[in-house]
Amino acid sequence: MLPVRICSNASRHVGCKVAPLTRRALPIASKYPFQKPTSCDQPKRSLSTSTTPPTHPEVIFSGIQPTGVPHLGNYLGALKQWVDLQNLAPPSTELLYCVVDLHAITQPQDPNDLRRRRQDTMAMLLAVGLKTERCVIFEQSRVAAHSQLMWVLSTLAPTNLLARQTQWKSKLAESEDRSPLDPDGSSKLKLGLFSYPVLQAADILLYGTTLVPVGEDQVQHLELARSLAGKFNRTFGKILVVPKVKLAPAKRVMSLTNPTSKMSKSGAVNSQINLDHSESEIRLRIRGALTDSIPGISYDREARPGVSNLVEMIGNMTNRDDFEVIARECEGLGMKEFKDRVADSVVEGLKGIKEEYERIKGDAGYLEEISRIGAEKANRKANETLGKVMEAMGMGVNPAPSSS
Ligand code: AQP
Repeated sequence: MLPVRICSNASRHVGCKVAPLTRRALPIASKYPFQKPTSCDQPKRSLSTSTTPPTHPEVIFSGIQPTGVPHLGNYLGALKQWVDLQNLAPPSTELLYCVVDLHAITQPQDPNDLRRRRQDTMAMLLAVGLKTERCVIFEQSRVAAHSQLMWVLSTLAPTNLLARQTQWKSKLAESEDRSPLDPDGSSKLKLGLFSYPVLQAADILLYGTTLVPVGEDQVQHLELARSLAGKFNRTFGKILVVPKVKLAPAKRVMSLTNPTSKMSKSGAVNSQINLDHSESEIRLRIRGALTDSIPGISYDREARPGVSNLVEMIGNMTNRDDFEVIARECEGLGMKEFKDRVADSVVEGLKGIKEEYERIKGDAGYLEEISRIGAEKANRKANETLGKVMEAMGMGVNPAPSSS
């Protein structure tokens, strides 16, 4: 596949006022054709991790949990890349983006909150610039095949491998209800959380996915998906496609208040920048980011996690990965001026998203229609794979008996 150039200006839409379902937002590039030309001149990135051209069209799948308003980590680690892929992939590439609500319920959820957050997450996917005419955007719980394939895969998934997943281990470590009767602190941790990566494998494998764009925190889960696909194929015949990981350029955006942990929806107040924050809120939070007392600005993730996280933010918002160079460009700035520069790039990079989100999110009828159409398309493809899997295992509808 030819190398492709990333231009963040072309990656999103900003608000326009036409009727639901027919509205078409203007790409930022066409609204501001001469702005930020340098961001298009940044290093070239390739769509595929492989240098050999794929023999089959790519299928790209990724998901986001409706557990709160997406933050800058979700944006740089996932959503921005989803939009870039949408804008750069050849027409033969299929793109599926999913609101993974079945994953969200691995933590307790209030039903009314979950209903609203699913809708809000759909709105955010549209607000960042995903287009329903190019991508299948849908909610996981509307496609029953995800749970069905998960069950099948869970019969192949070794529990010792699941117990080694970092995300499970960190939830185990966090668990609050340790008591002498529960030394592992595991009683609040449920089977669904333990088997979360198996459901994730089912999400991916149902669609013949070749490429999964995610942040670094998901790489271990994807290894499991690859291994389950391989195991299934070796046992029952080659039906499942073994996917590749497409790591986002922003591998891990760190918390503003604790820069050695990743920015997370469930993190402390002031630790995230959410995509619906106002410019003043963004500036305030970046000004309050934890840094250090070492003079000057430099890039060293180990020694200066806070400053380096902010340097990376400038880079990732402007499609640059020469973080040392960025730090040198900021060398002479005081910490306050440096943070203002970081805030400028974040505010500029997120421009238009909040307004578009506010405009779409209240339109329940429109969002329901988008979800319904997305689920219809996803069901078609997912059921095809599930049918083949069931048949190969000797289940489901029996093939017609041969006449001989
Ligand atoms: N800090 C991050 N840096 C880079 N990428 C990130 N992602 C999440 N946090 C960062 C990527 O965002 C995508 C969707 O994530 P998710 O919402 O499904 O789940 P998550 O990783 O559990 O997100 P949070 O914010 O950390 O939620 P909580 O607090 O509920 O656990 C994924 O591709 C992920 O890599």
